[in-house]
Amino acid sequence: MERALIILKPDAVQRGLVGPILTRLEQRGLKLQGLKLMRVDEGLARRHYAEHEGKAFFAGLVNYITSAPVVVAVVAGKSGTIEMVRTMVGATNPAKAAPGTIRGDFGVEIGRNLIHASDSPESGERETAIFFQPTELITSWDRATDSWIYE
Ligand code: D4T
Repeated sequence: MERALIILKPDAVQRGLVGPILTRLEQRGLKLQGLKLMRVDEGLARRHYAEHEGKAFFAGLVNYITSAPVVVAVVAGKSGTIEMVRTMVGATNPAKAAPGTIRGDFGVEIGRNLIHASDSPESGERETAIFFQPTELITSWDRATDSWIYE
């Protein structure tokens, strides 16, 4: 089992693309373990983007993600889920993202690339713990039926 943290960034929320983007993930067969609308404060943004600290675009990244509400979600599926989600999301720069991907269908600016998705199973776990309390997640996996148990 693998899970990815998804952030629908301020541009996705402002443009009314929360539904269409979540629809794609759900229709593909991923299960929602957590979902909420929230503001990201500066401390949380710096923690989430720690790997980019010192880069030229870091300040813009933090300013942007903290500027307006985001929707955060945890989506889960079988082994390989992270890679599948990244393929659905498309290249970091929407101008270069393939048609059929989320960024390739909805965006054009690298600084407004709509969605974040974890890039490895380890970052999926790390990022999920940053944004969600364990009590906010539905996490039981039923091995008998190979599916998540919703309470
Ligand atoms: P995220 O992390 O948001 O899912 O994006 P990616 O995994 O596809 O890309 P990333 O971590 O390399 O970049 C994080 C974030 O920074 C913005 N960015 C990136 C930017 O504004 N200018 C740049 O030159 C780069 C490389 C876009 C995504």
